[in-house]
Amino acid sequence: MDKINPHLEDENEILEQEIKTNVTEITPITKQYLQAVSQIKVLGNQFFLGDGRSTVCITVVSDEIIRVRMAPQGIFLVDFSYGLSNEEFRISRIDTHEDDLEYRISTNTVNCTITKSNFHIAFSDRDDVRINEDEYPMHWEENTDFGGYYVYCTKKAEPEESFFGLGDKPTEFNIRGKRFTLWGTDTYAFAKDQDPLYRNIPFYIGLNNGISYGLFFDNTFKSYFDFGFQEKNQVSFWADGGELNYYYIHGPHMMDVVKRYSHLTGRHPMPPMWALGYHQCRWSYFPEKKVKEIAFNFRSKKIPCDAIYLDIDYMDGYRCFTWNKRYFPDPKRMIRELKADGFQTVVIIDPGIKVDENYFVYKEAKEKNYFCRRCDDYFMEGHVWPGRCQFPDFTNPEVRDWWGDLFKECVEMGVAGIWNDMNEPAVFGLGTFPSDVRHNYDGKRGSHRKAHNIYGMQMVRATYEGLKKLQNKRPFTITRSGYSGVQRYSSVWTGDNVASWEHLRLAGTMCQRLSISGISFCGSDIGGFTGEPDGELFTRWIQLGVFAPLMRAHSAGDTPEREPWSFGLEFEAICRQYIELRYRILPYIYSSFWEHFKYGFPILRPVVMHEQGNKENHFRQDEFTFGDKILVYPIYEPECKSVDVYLPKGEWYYYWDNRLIEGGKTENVLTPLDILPIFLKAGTVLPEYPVMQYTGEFEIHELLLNIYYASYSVNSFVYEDQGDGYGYENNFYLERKFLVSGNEHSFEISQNLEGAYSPRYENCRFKVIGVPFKVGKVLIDGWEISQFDLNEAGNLIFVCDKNFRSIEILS
Ligand code: MIG
Repeated sequence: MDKINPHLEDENEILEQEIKTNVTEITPITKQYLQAVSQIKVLGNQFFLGDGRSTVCITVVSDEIIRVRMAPQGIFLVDFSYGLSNEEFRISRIDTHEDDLEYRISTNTVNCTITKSNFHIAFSDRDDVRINEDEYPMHWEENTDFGGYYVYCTKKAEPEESFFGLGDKPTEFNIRGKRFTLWGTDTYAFAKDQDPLYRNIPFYIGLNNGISYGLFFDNTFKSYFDFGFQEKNQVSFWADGGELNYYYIHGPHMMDVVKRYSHLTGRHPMPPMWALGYHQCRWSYFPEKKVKEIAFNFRSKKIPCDAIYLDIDYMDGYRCFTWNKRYFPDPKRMIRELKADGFQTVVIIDPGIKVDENYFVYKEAKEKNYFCRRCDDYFMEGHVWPGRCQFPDFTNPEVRDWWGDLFKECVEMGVAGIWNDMNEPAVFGLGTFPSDVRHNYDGKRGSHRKAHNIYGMQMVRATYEGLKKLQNKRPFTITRSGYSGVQRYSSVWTGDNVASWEHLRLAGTMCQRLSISGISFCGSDIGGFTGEPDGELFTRWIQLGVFAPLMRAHSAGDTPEREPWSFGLEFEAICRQYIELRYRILPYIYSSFWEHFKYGFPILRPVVMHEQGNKENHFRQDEFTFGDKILVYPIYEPECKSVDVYLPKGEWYYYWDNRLIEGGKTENVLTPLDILPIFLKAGTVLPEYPVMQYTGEFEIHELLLNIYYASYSVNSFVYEDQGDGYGYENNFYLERKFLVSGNEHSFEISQNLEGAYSPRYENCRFKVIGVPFKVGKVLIDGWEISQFDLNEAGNLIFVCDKNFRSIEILS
C-alpha cells in the first residue's frame, strides 16, 4: 500500500505541527475536496486515510463517539482543546472491514463507513440504519489573509430531520431552516433571531425517524452552521481557520446524546445549595444603605431570597478588585451583616483593566507582561466602563493563576460568588478585539481569530479555579460568554434581554436550548434587563424563573427598580407564593442537579426529549420538564385565560388539584395570574422542605415526601448532602432511591440508600396522593403502624423512620 503521507519518514510517527506554513503551491489554493481514498493505516484506535495529499484521522473515542479530523496537507495541528473535559471513555471493541468500495470501522454500537471512491464518511447503527452521512467530501480553501485554511463539512439533511442545540440562539427551539454564526458578541437588548449572541457552543443534535445523534465541531475560530437554510437537504458547518475536527455522538435517544456530549465536555459540579435559591440583582444597588434596604424589604415582606448582587458601581472607578469607599466604607462588615441575615453577596468583575499607573492590578499585570498585545506588539487597548483599558490574556495559564489569586481579598471579605461580565470580550465602539491581537493559547499561540470564542470561558475558568483554591467551599460563578465546556466552571445567564412577552418566551426556549447544549445551570434576567415590565409580565417571569436552574431577577440602571414588591400587593403576593414554591421544592431541584452532575442529564428537558418519535414534539417549545418529574407550561402571553398543555404518554397529576390525567394528548387548563400549570408524573416522590427565608435558615425536623400513586412501577430519587463543600466526592452524600408500584389493593414504596451521609432529621413525613382504594392498613418494614390520617383532600398522611426499607399501603 502507498505511504499514508509522502512527507512521513517514520510510519509510526503522527505528524503534528505548531507552525502552519504548509502552503506548497504558488497560486492560492482554491476550494479543494477530498479525492478518492488511496491510503489506509491503523494505529491503535486511530485510522488514517489519505487521498494522496490530505489525511483524515478517524478516532474511536468510545463505544458511541467517533472523532473525525482532516489535515489538508497531511499534517495535523497540535492536538489541543479547551472544550474537552478529558474524562475516561470505554471502548469495548473495534472491528474493521474493507472491500473494494468501502472501509468500515465499527464499535459495538456504531459503524463509521468511508466510501473509497469519493471519501464520503457515514455513520450507521448496528442494524445498518444510516444516521448521518456526507453530502460532499470534506473540503478546504486557503486563507490568503491569515494563512491556514477555511475548513468545511457538508452533510445530508433528511427531509424530515429536525435539528436542535447551539447553546443560546434566540429563535425557535427546532433550528431547521436557519443559519448561525458562532462569534460571541455583546448584544444589548438583542432581538428575536439576532445572531450571534454571547456564547459559542458548536454542538447540535439531529433527529430523524426517531433516531437522534449529536455533532460537536471542536474548533474555536469564527464558525458557521447551516441547517438547510442555503440548501434544503444539506447541513453544513465550517470555520475561518483551525482544523476540521468533529465528534459524531451516537444516540439513539436525545438523552443519550446529551449525556455523552456532557461526558465529552464536562458537567457543572454541585453548586452550593444557596445558589439554587432566589437571587436579586440590579445595575446597581448602591450605596450600602440601599443594599441594606433591599435586604430588609425581603425579610420584612417575608419573600425568600439568598443572594444580592453588586453591579459595577461597587468598584472604585470601575477598577476590578477595588471598592468605592464612599458607597461601601466597610464592605467586610456589610457582607458579614448581610450574611447574618441570610444573604450571600455576589459581585461583578469585568476583563477590562483600567490603564492607571496607580492601580495595583494594572501595575502588576503590566510588569508581568500579562496584557494582550496587537500583532506589532502594541497593547490591545480599548474603552470599557473604566475608560481606557488593557485586557489580561486569560489563555495564558500563568495569567489565569494570577487572576485567580486576585480574589483573595474578596474571599476574605466574605464575597460568596463572582459574576463574570463583558467577557466576549466586549469593547465599546469596536465591539470586540481586532483580529490581530495575539494570545498565548496555552502555549499553542494564536491570534484573536482563534482565541475570541474561548476568551470568556478562560476568564471564568480563572475565576472559578482561583475561588476553588482560596475558599473551602464550592465556588459560585456566573458568566455571560463561554465555549463548549464552560459548564465545568460556571453558570450562565442569557444576557441583556428585554422586558417583553416575546422575550419571556425566548427565555423559556433559550434555557431549554442551553440545557440540552450541556449548560444546565442557566437562567434569564427575570423581568427583562432593558425596558419596563408591568406587574403581570414580571409575575409570569417569576413563575418561569422558579423552573429555571438559576433564578435571578435583574434590571438595567436606566429602568425603574423592580423587586418582587415593585408592582403592588396583588402581584407581590403571587411572586411571594412562587418564590416560596421554589424553596419548597429545593430538595427536588438539588436532586436534579445531582442527576446532571453524576450522569450528565440536562436539568431542563424539552418535550421532544421525552418522546422523540412523535414529530409534533419536534416543534413544542412552550412546555418542558424540570428534571424528570415536573412538567411546566410557563405562560408567555398577557391576559392568558387557558393553555393546551401536551403531556407525554403515561399518567400525570395536576399540581393544583391533584387530579389524574392520562398523557399522550393535550390537556386544557385555566391560567389565572396565580396559576402556572404544573404537572407531576405518576409515581413521583417529590421531596419538600418547609418554606425558609433563605436556604439553611433553620434545621428541618422531618423531610416531607409527596408521593403520587401510580398503577405501575416508577423510580425516583432524592439527593442530600451538606449543601456545600466536597464531601460528596468522597461518598459523603445520601441518595435515596425509591421504587413505587401500585395496583387496585396495594401501593408499595421501597427505599435503597446510597452514600455515607446521614441528615440530622430522624423522620420522613409521607403525603400519599391519589391512592385509589380505601386504606385499611399501613406496614413499615413489615410492621403495621397504629397511626395514619387522611387530610381534608383525602391524602394519606403518616410519619416514618427516615431509613425505612419498604412501606406497604393496603386496602
Ligand atoms: O455594558 O455591568 O449584561 O447584566 O448589568 C453593560 C452592567 C455591562 C452588561 C450585563 C448586565 C450588567 C451590565 N453589563
